[in-house]
Amino acid sequence: MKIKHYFPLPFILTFMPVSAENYISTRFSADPSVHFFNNKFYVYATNDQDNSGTYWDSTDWRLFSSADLKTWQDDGSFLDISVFAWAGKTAKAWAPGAIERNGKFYFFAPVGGKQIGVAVSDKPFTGFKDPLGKALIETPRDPNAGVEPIDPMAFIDKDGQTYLYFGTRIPKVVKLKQNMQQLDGDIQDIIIQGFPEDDKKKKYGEAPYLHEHNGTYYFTFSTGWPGQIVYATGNNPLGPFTYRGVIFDYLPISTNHQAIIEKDGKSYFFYHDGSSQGGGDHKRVIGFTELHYAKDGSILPITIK
Ligand code: FUB
Repeated sequence: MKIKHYFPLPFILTFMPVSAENYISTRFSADPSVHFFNNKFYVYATNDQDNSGTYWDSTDWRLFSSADLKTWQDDGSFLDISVFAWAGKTAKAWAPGAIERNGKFYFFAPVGGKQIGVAVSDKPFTGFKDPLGKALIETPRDPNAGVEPIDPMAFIDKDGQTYLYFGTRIPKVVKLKQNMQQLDGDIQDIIIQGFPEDDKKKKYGEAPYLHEHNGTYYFTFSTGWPGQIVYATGNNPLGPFTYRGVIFDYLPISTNHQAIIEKDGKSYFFYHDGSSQGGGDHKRVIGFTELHYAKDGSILPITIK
């Protein structure tokens, strides 16, 4: 795999080109949730290959893995919507979020646009079961779940507290109990301050993602449809966050969805686009590249060449 970067001056204001060679698979898949579990990178994804081509209506999730970020293995459709008996058999399976806690692997799954389920397994690649028999989050059942509780993303802070992020148009966060299967308190709206007043397109759309770097919490998300991937920072996983800038510009498709992982002192930015042959709004492919910070902690923008 070859990734080409350069840092023109002033590099902070300029986008870094990324070669088109860094896709993890030619198979259509989207909405990466990336993790390092048991000495391997895993990318949990929406299965675009098997959708109708006119909507995101696939009913299972796809998994890819790599030991070295160079060679990727397609681990198949590892989880089907039927694991969630309470979900309709044709409920759409959208952007998932996985996480490991105490040797168990949790998979947060948005189904049908109104519910988020949780499945658990002893292995990151198979055996996921629904421990609850009902949705973990559901609208309108749960106060402040929002109209479309999708795109779950779980983050465990240094003190062991888990936070679950999700939501469309209004970003949401809720603490989870240690068992990862119960909400611990109210669902809260995330406050993002400092959007540029002269740019009404800078707002929260979907794809919430939290990571921590050098003691700062970075909240990244897509601004909408189409959307840019932008970021805001704060000193608490619950926010508030202050808008900082664009990481990844609009794509010629309607969605944009990112994940960021740090490993061995390097940071990686995973995304999807519709650039491969036959690709488009509903047929996306996942790529990644290194992500770099400036000395002041700002994220250097990235672009696809
Ligand atoms: O894949 C279906 C939806 O498209 C996801 O839930 C959104 O994040 C967008 O990428």
